Amino acid sequence: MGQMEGPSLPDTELLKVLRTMSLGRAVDERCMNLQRQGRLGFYVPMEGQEGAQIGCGWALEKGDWICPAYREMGVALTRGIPLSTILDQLFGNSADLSKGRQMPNHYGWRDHRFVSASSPIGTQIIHAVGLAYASRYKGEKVISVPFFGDGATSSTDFHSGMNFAGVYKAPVVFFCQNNQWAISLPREKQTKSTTLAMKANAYGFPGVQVDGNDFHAVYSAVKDARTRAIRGEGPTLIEAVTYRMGPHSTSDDPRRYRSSQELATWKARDPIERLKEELVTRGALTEADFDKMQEEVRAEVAQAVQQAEKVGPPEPRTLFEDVWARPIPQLQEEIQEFEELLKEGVIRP
Ligand SMILES: Cc1ncc(C[n+]2csc(CCOP(=O)(O)OP(=O)(O)O)c2C)c(N)n1
Ligand SMILES: [Mg+2]
Repeated sequence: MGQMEGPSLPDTELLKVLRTMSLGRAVDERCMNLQRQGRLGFYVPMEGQEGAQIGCGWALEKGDWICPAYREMGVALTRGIPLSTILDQLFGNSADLSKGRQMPNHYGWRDHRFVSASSPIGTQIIHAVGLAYASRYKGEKVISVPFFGDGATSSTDFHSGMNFAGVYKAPVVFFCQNNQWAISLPREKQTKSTTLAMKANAYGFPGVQVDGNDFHAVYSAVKDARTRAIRGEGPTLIEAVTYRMGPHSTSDDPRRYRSSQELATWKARDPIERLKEELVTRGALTEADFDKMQEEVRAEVAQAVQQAEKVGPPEPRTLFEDVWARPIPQLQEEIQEFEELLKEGVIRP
């Protein structure tokens, strides 16, 4: 586990970190409820992984490439993606940049170098390695970071990506959030390796295991790995040991495969509580300040949700946009048929 000598950042900045972590938690809680109420189609929570995600995101620079899986909302917040933009995508409303065509949580923002989320396990790993190799070829001083889980370390793309990055010293920080579960498959059944970090040995570069619920440990490990990559010393694999406190997604019921005792053990290691306690102990924050912070972030989320729900769905005709530069005859026919169905009221605008 990463050893820390002291706080990695000044308290003023750590308060911002705590706020971002709290905001992420508030988004998660609200979106889970919205889905249960039938107001959101689907949601993937990251509850419990705030230390790992915000720790990593905080250590990156603006030009670095982020290649997420589907659970990286916390990283998106560190990139300064507005809450409204995230919610527009979750609701798939007419303000959504992906025009309501993507599954919730599968966002991507070109301007922020936050690549479209990958649901097929591991595919983002090879994308990230390619981006890193290309960036260096172009002389850009940036790195790329694939985000993936313990389960993804068994994918073919993990091994291909690690091997290529090792051979070509591509500037990549492989960021694995070992949250103990790959849906219902526990970490012990995923691999016989003692740690996931040690898998880097086979590819000739360092693998570091850190406490993923300790913001400082994650932040420092990623900073160090980034520096190494930029210096041309090659990639690093970071295993952030953490826990998925919620279900895999809104389509999952974790009570069917794991004990409440296990959950309680990890809840006692809550990354938000941990940073809060540290700041309270140092006198940088009071319990009252923290409660106020929680109220503020919840109000911020409530307001953003209200706004995003008001926007409304995309206009049905937008279905036909972006298919061809100039519509081919078959598409023209489909548009015509669609217009007739609209007229007959079979499809409602
Ligand atoms: C290639 C592929 N196989 C199977 C799945 C089904 N699937 C979705 S998520 C998941 C588990 C992934 O676990 P992990 O990598 O630990 O990430 P986590 O969900 O815990 O963040 C699986 C098997 C998939 N999406 N893609
Ligand atoms: Mg996992």
